[in-house]
Amino acid sequence: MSCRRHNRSGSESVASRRVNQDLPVIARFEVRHRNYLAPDGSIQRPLPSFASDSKLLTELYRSMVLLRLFDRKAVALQRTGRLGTYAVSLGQEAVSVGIASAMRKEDVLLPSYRDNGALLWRGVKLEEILLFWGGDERGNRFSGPVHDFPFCVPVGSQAPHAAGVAYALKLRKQPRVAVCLFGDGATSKGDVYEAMNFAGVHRLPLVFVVANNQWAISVPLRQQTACETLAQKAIAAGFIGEQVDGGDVVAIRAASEEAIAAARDGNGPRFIEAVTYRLGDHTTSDDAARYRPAEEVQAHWKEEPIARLRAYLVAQKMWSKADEEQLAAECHARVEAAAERYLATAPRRPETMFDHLYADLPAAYAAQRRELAGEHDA
Ligand SMILES: Cc1ncc(C[n+]2csc(CCOP(=O)(O)OP(=O)(O)O)c2C)c(N)n1
Ligand SMILES: [Mg+2]
Repeated sequence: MSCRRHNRSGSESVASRRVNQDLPVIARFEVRHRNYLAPDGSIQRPLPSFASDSKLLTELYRSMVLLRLFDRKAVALQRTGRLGTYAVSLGQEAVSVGIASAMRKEDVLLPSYRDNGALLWRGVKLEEILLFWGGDERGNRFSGPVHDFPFCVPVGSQAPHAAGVAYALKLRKQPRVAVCLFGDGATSKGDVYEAMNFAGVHRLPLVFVVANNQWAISVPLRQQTACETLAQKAIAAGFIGEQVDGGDVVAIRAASEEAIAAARDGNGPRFIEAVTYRLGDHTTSDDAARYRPAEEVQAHWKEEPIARLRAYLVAQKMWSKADEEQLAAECHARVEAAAERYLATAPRRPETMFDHLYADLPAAYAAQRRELAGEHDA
């Protein structure tokens, strides 16, 4: 099989370590790996039923292409001093797009800073994303569902929030699910373990998704965990963890559908490890060439999700060269128009930075606010 299962290469598996064979085994666990489309777009195993829905598959494809083009524009804006730090999704577009496509509007998304694909699928506008990364909090008052959470920049802190959200959904007996996205680095944070443990104990309607892109800035996965998979971390919290080929949007969508449906039906949380690769720099403030070899990056280009889905769609006659050209033109026009709207948005006055932190602004801050407002008027 040509798909890349993720077992940490060179590491000794826990099962193979020396154990006392005389002792009885009291529990066994397993972690499954899901993959339908090989990197060349060929079919690995019978596809889930939604894969015959050409409208859905082309919609997933369109969203990933739009995201990639949008990322390119955002980086160009940053490089020319018109945007702040920005994190691209290059190589891992299938993860956030695939999971969001399996959510209902009433479900609650708790994204990290690299999940623009999910936000876009849920109705957030391109210019709202640019506003946020341009330093304007109005970008967080976005056109997606109002109950969705804003970008979470502190690593892993969205996980306890997600547990709280899911607890509330359960308490209110609402058939809704919280979906919490984070990276492999976040799995080293206590926040994530605490949230998973709490979710397991209370059987919360919560799906955790880790985009395991192999790197947390310059820290490689092998320094992040001694585990063979990240999916198995769910086992210690008492629920199912599954590993999915993160370059295969069909697999992400299928795993998400199952996990979200199970959570909605009262079967408690699930954990999905999407094995992917960060083809770009960590953010625009990073130069990944300083800590990882070009050959490693090059090898992972063969597995990226957009070419993979395109190969499948073309083979199934669901997509043509003309479709591709039309999509490229459409995406270009959308991204350029959004950038223009963003650049035409008048910045907020600097003193507004004080406006949404406190119901009653403490005196010290009130004085600073007045000072700043005065300076601004002067
Ligand atoms: C609590 C916290 N510690 C450190 C940082 C600095 N930081 C930003 S991103 C990052 C790496 C996160 O890696 P990972 O969770 O794998 O997500 P990825 O960026 O790869 O998507 C770090 C350490 C932070 N934002 N928050
Ligand atoms: Mg990472």
